[in-house]
Amino acid sequence: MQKVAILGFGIEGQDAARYFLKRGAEITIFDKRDDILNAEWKKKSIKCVCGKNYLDNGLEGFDLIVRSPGFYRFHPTLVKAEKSGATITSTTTIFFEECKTPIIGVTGTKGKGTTARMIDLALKEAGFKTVLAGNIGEPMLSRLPEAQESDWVILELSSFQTIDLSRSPKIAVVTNITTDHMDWHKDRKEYVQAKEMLWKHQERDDFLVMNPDDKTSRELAEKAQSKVVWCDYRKELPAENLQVPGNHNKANACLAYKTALIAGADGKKAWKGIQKFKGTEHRLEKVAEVGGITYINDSAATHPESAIAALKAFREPKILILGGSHKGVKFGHLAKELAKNNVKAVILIGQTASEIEVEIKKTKYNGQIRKGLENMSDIAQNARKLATKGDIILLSPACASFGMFENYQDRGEQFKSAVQGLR
Ligand code: UMA
Repeated sequence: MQKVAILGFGIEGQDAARYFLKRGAEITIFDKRDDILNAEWKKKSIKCVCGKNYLDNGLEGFDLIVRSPGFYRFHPTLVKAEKSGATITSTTTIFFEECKTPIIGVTGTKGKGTTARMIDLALKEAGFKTVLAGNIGEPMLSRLPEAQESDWVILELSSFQTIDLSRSPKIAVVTNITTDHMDWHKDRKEYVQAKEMLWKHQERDDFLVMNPDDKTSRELAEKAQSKVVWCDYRKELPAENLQVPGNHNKANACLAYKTALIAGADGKKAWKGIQKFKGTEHRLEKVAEVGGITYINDSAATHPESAIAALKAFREPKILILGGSHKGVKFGHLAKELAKNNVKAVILIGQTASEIEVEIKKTKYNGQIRKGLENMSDIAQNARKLATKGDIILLSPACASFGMFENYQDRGEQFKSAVQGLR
């Protein structure tokens, strides 16, 4: 009987467990959380090594180890098990091995979820049967039967998922590559190399769809073996009538449009599909307009580049709510953008507040800076006091949310209910 270890029992770990249970494997779950199995899982025949000492006895004795994305690929315990003969895999790797339908893999530091959704809408509108899964929160293996019956599979993939891919998609789409997740990756080089794995195994008749505005993409494209397709939204968008704001969304739409054309879609239909994209919750989401002040929830902006894109998406004067928990990225560039993008006040929150303040004070920004607010209701009330008619109150924190909030969704929900409370 095949002995399978599953590292991490979140979305992908459970997906893997269902897959290997059907195949009669002997399964052991490893997770740093205690009491990871609910009543339903406890009924199944799986072992569990859980709690903070979960790796103390190593990972020896397994044929296959299925790594969840959050588990660091080069964790010493995992590397040791690999050296003693275990095969390391993931649900993404298994999906690539098993799926016979051509795959469109979408990665990038920012915009990959939006672009993947736009591609899905474009292809559906053009009459193709599609499956959309991956980092967007949709496990892949449970969609495998449906995927095998479809025309195209669209996967949003993070660097945690691409880092050890052994196959590449027919079409690889890259939105942009800056820097992220420095609390997981060893350094930027490892992060970029992880992204590059998406197209590393492509062949000459495969496609690599990229944004020419992105410097790292331009550098990486030179080494690609597949056909590189550049998408310049200033020249190649069929129209500008998108429902989501900002040039970054035009760039995403352009990538989606050209990808759909490569996949065989009719251009008019593809664009009609892309136009249907209304945005994603917590991403430049309009919450309310009260007394001429507009409230925007961009809680999914967990990176400075996303916050910069948010600043550029609106010309109006802005009250910006910024800060959160650390993940090893720098704020100098973002601080410089405040002065250039009509920000009249900044409310700094969370662990990174002081660090961001230091960076802002090095720039020409001469608006107000508020600090020390500890809950969303106070934050929203203060923002309201700083705003006048015609302003935008923008929650675009540029940081992860941990510490003050459960996750970025919780932060966004709390912001939305605080805004409702202002009425
Ligand atoms: N765990 C450990 N040890 C570790 C790491 C995690 O025991 O070192 C355990 C945790 O206690 C938890 C489980 O593993 O019980 C969580 O696994 P996970 O962190 O890999 O998360 P999943 O629930 O499997 O969700 C993953 C992606 N999560 C991450 O990449 C961190 C989801 O992306 C993705 O939607 C899902 O698979 C389906 O593919 C989330 C994300 O934050 C949204 N992605 C990052 C991003 O978009 O920036 C990369």
